[in-house]
Amino acid sequence: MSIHKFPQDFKWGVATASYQIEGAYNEDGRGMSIWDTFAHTPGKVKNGDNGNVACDSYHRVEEDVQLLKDLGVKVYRFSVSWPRVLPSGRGEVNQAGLDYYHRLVDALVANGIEPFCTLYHWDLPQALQDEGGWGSRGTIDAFAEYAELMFNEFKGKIKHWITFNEPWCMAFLSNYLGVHAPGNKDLQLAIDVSHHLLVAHGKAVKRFRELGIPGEIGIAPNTAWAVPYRNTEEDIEACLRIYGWSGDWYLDPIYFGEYPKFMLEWYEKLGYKPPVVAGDMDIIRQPIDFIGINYYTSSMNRYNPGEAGGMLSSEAVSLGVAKTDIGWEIYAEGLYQLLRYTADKYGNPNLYITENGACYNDGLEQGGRIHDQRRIDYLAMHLIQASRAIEDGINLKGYMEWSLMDNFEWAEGYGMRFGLVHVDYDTLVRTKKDSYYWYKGVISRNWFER
Ligand code: NCW
Repeated sequence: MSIHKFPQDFKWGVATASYQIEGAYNEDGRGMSIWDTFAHTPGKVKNGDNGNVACDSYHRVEEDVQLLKDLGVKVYRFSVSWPRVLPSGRGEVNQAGLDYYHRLVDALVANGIEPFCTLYHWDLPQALQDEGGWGSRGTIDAFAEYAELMFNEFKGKIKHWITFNEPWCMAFLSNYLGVHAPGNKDLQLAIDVSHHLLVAHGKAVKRFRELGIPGEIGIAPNTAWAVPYRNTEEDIEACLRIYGWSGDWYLDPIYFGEYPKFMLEWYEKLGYKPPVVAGDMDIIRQPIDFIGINYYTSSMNRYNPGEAGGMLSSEAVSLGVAKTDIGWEIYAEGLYQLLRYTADKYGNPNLYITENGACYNDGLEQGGRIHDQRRIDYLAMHLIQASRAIEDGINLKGYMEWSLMDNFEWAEGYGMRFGLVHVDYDTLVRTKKDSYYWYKGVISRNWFER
C-alpha cells in the first residue's frame, strides 16, 4: 500500500457529451444532427437505440448539477449540441438552445464548478452534412461562426474550451471505417475531413484570441498507446503509425505547422494526401493552451502488410491483459507512456486528462447498490499513473473521468455503461454506484491509498 497524492489545485472532474445525455432531440427548435440521422437508420446502432431521450439531461439540469456537486468535482466537461444553438448549422440562432446552456453554466458556477466546454463532440448539424459535411470546406467557416457565437455568448462564464473531441473518430472512425455517423468508407474523404477540422480548429482559436476571450482553449485528440510486439524497427514503426494517425496527425500540424512526414509518406504511398490550400498550415498552427488526453486502452502491434481491414500494415496482437466489458484491454502503464511522449514531443505543455474511464455493465443489486469494484480498480490504476506523471514533472493539470453517468454509447447503444452513476433507461432514475463514492473520497482528500 502506498499513498498517491495530487496537487492542491488539481482539477478533478467528470465528462459527458451532448448527444449522449441530452435527449429532447426535437424540442425547443433543435435542428437534426448527423447522429439523429445515423441512429434512426436501421442497422447502424446496436438494438436500434438512439439519442432521442438518452438521459433526458435537457430537462434535468438541477438534478444532474446536484450529482456533480455531491461528487465534489471542480470542473464539469460537457459538450454543446451545435444544432441546438444553430439549427441549420449557421445563420439563425435558436435562443432556447442557448438558454439551456446558460441554465447549465449558471447552475455550475453557482455551485462552484468550473464549466469545461467542448464545442464539438460529433453531432454535426445535418443541414451541413447535406452540403458535404466535414468533407467540404464550407463547414470550416460554419464552425468558426458557431465557435464565435459561443465565445461571445459565454465570455467570462466559461473559461475552458475544447474545439474538437477525438478528431480521429470524426475523420477515420466515421468516414473510413464507417462505424460512426455519417458512416462513410472512403480513405481520401477521411483525410480531407481531418484536414478541414484542423483548419476549423485553427480558425476558432484565432477568433478566440482576436476577441480577447478570457480563459484557455485546446483540443482533445484520440490517444492510444501501442507497444511493439518485437523490438524490431518494423514493429516499432508499426506502433508509431498507430499513434501517428490518431495523435501526431493532429498535434504535429498544430504545434509544428506540418503533418508528420512518416505518415504523409505512408498515405502518399497508398495514393492519398491531405487537401492543403495555401495558408492552411499557418491557420492550423495557432498556439493552444493545453492538450486534452482521452485515454482508455493500448494495443500491442506488429508489422503485417496483410493486416486485415486496415491500411497501416500494423496488426494488433492481444496484450494478454484483462478487458473491460466493451472489449478494450486495460493497460494503465500506457497512460504514463502517452503523457511522457506528449510532454517530451510538444515541449511539456499543460495537459488535462479529458477522458478516462471504464465500461462495466454492473446492474443494481438488492438494496439498490451497484458494486462496480472493477471500475474502482480501473480508475485507481490509471490515477496511479497520473500521479507518477506529475511527480516526474509532466504538467498534468486535471483529470476528467468518463463519465458522470451511463449514457448513449454511440454505435454500441445503451448496452455499454461507463457511468459513475447508473441510469435506468425506463424510469431515468439515477443511482450512484460504488465508484461514485470512491471517486468522491479521492477528490475530497486529494490522495488515495493503494
Ligand atoms: S467510442 C469512444 N469513446 C467513448 C465515448 O463514449 C466518448 O464519447 C468518446 O469520447 C468513450 O470515450 C470516447 N471512442 C472511440 C474509440 C474507438 C473505437 C474503435 C473502434 C474500431 C473499429
